[in-house]
Amino acid sequence: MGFESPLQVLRISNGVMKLATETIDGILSSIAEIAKTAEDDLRAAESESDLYDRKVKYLGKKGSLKAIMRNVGQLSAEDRPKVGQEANVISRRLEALYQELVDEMKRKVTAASLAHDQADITLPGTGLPNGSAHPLTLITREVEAFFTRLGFDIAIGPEIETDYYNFEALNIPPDHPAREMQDTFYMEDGRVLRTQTSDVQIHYMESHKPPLRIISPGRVYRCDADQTHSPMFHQIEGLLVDKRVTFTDLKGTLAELVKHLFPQAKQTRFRPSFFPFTEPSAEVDMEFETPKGTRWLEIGGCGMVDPAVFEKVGYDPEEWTGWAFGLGVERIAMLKYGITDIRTFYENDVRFLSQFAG
Ligand code: FA5
Repeated sequence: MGFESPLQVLRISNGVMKLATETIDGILSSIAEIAKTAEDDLRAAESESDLYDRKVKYLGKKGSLKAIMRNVGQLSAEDRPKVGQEANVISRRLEALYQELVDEMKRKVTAASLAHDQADITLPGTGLPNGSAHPLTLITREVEAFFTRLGFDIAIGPEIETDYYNFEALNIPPDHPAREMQDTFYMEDGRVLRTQTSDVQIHYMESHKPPLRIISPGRVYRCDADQTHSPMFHQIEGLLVDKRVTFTDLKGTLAELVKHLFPQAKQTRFRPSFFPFTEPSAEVDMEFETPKGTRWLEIGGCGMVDPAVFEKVGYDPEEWTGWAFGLGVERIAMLKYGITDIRTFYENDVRFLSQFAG
């Protein structure tokens, strides 16, 4: 059957929208009229933003198509879907047309800019400057290469360490005066920022059987700051455990390393010293030229592994002997590159760093 239900719609007449009461046929013809007007209107747009504004006029929340849809509830149940379907078809068609026109406008803009900004492929390239490894990385790599050629493995340890691995297992009990020499940063839970890479000796020996040879590069921390001391710095630990190892092996190996790193080195000196975890112990000093004459600088500590340390890790000190050393990477880099202030390494000034490129 069907009857014509009236509906208030926006009618466009001479480009002006007016509210009018309509029947279903009138409404469908209004929708068709909106579609035709909208299509022409969209095609006449001159820019993307203009096109968008025009689309909103028909499809936006306050657009003419939406206005019809808002009042569709007043129609009979039979007529409602007819209007809804028609409005959806038109709305999809206008959306598709809008997208097509946007794409076309974009293509035109790109084509115009390509025609205008032609690249001159005959011009020489500008090139990017090469980056460079940090000087501390360069030294670490060089020391690693030297020792891995001698059959050493590389081992890594934690920077936050228990008191046991940083001190106690290295024969430094809580009241030992050697703790004074390594002023320490403590965590709230009693752990420490390790003061030396020697902690790796213990970790490694606990989990490996002798014979062994390792080096261990890493960051260490101490409350220490002046031109040649930093609160965070880098060390490279060395440990060799085997049968009948002598101090002469240790001296020969480190002297070779110095010759490798500093072909023009004047002299290396082994100065008697003390570390609780080596006996006997020595400091390794290097002599180098300065504008004010020659100077000695300590680059590390070394010695024969103390039998008390072997006992802590369950090695038989009657059967096994060994040597260990700990080198300061910053000190070696300062000597090698003539740097007088240790803080230069951490400022990351590109003018400084770019000198190490290549
Ligand atoms: C030690 O740390 C021992 N663990 C070394 C060692 C290992 C001895 C194995 C025996 C066997 P020492 O505190 O001297 O030793 O430090 C070693 C090197 O680290 C120093 O020679 C120096 O080159 C460097 N160093 C020490 N403190 C600083 C600092 N605050 N800033 C920069 N470099 C430092």
